[in-house]
Amino acid sequence: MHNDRIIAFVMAGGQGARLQPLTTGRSKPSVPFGARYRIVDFVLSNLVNSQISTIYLLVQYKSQALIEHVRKAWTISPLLQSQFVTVVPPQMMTGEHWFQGTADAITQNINLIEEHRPNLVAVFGADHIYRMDIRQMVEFHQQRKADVTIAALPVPLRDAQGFGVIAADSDGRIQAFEEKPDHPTPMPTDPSQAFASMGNYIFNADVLVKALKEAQEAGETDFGQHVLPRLLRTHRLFAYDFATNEVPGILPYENRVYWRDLGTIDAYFEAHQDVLGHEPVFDMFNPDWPIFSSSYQGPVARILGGEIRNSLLAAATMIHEGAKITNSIIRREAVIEEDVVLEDCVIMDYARVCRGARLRKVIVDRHNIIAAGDEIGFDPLKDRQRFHVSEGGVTVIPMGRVNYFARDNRGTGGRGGYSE
Ligand code: ADQ
Repeated sequence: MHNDRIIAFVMAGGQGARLQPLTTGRSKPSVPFGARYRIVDFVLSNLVNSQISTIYLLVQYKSQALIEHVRKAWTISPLLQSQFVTVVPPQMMTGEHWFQGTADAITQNINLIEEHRPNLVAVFGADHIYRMDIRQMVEFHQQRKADVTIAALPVPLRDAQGFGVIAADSDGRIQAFEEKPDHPTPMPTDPSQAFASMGNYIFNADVLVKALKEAQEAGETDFGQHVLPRLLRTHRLFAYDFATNEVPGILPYENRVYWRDLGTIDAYFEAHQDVLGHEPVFDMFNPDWPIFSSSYQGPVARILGGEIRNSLLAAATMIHEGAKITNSIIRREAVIEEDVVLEDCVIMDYARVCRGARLRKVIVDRHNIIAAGDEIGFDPLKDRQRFHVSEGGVTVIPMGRVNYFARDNRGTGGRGGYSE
């Protein structure tokens, strides 16, 4: 690892259509997650903790919120010039079109690879919740003398149509790769699972540059659909099995490998349940592998009363007398008024749930006011008329337009709260 110079491209341009309405006004990587993160923070933290800190973030779709977040939260060092997270917008570098696909997004920025002259290029997605020591994947890549290494793990066969599906030998050498197949091939060792690409790649830089130029000439734009299957014919492609290769001990606080694709509202909701509990499936506490986010400067949570069980409260939240909060996540500056009942909810920043409202399995996006006495999550037919309700019965209240200071009891006033 130490002899190799690595730069990283983080692919953060995805629309996240299946995460609607959370992605109506923002891209999927900038969707809030947990009590204080955005989805993009996980891949960026994994890279920085792995000492890969020359990072270009490629954005496209509705990127304003993401750009703001990166500006506020991801200034690594004003002194070390090679350590940065820089947002790269589409600039039509290769003609009059935006990024046409993941490979095209890198092709349009091939000059950055040529400028830095790295040995290795990491191309990582921005849509997943996980901790990963990428140095272990790089070491695997070097040991196998691979040209390309794809991070992968077993997923249930029924979900595999949404992934790149890999067949590999016992050493990890890839024999077949099929992007989002209609009939995914099961793993020989476990027919109930398929070996799925995590959408994270390590390329030898020269191999990547050549492959992208060839893809461009052939009019091909996507890694999974085009570039990887083509490279497989002529190069050494390996799968790094994240589920079994990731060496415990480097992450002593982790009790298991965790990776979650937040493809749908239900997956997003379930991932929030994973960070709750006495021994969470995914524990946000790991001082050896912190997940970094905004340096928000507001005060701590204020609890005036109520009953709170198995929940996370972010900074500057305010919980009033008589509120009952169970299995829920309350993000910063949200206010939960008197006698509100919340069960299995995610209440995002600057939202206010007014007196006596009852919410069950509800995601309230930022800047909303839930009216006093309102009931949401108890009658799907009624809820469907007002809001989005997922297949799994999660109600989502899209981002509100209320630009108010949540603390202002009159519900009027200027812009909310602290800046990050
Ligand atoms: P998907 O996630 O479905 O599959 P895609 O929509 O191309 O593939 O997104 C990959 C990543 O690139 C995401 O992080 C997305 O935000 C970003 N992205 C998409 N289009 C972009 C563009 N034009 N510019 C910049 N960024 C863009 C991929 C792989 C599968 C693998 C899954 C794992 O193709 O093989 O199994 O990821 O989730």
